[in-house]
Amino acid sequence: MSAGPLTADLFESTADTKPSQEAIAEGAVLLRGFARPFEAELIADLHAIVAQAPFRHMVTPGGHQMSVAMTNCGSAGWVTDRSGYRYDSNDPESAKPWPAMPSSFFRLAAQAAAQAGFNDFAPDACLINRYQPGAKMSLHQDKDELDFGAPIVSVSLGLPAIFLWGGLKRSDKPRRFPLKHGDIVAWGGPARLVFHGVAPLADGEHALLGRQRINLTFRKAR
Ligand code: MD3
Ligand code: FE
Repeated sequence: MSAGPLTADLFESTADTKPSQEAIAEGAVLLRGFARPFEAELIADLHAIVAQAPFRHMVTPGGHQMSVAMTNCGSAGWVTDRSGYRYDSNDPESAKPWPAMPSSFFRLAAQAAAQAGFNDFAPDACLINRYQPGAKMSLHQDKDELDFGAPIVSVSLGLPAIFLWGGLKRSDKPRRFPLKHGDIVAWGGPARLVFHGVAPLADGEHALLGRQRINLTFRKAR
């Protein structure tokens, strides 16, 4: 295996899973392949969530429909409409509570956070983003959460994407990081309020998920 002695001790490697750990900025840790051992369970649990709370294209306060389709699980779900961005206990489409966060989701997020140095991460919200070819997310900050002391953990599944990592000012030129199936990034501390986004998704076919990228974003919202 190509990883150094430290990672060799920390990870169990298999033929198609070569986890590695890299600090991309102060407070931001990239765990390549960390979600691979969970992929079957994650995808099965994802299908059950989407059956209860289907993906939908939400509208921004400015009136633009997002190219990314979204749903949520957990006790709080992120929503946007003409009245603003917020967390809501209920899915506005069904008026019912969002599906509970599956234990596979929670365990993976907590384990990844701990691996990245953020202990006791207990997310109450998981925003699930679906990118089809051409979908993108413009540079933004995540600041609808109550406590910026908690990290955010993001899990990439399916087609690869270019993640844009800016600075603390919108005008800072973003760096580009390819994120692939199974990669996890944990962001906290000085990285928590950095501007970030996703470049338009290139077309392709993923063996497990087809023509899409799914991103699970775990937050402590309340
Ligand atoms: C860096 N999602 O849902 S996840 C989002 O791939 C979002 O779907 C992107 O940005 C996606 O808000 C990127 C990575 C991410 C999430 C939150 C962050 C990076 C972050 C918060 C602070 C800094
Ligand atoms: Fe974000």
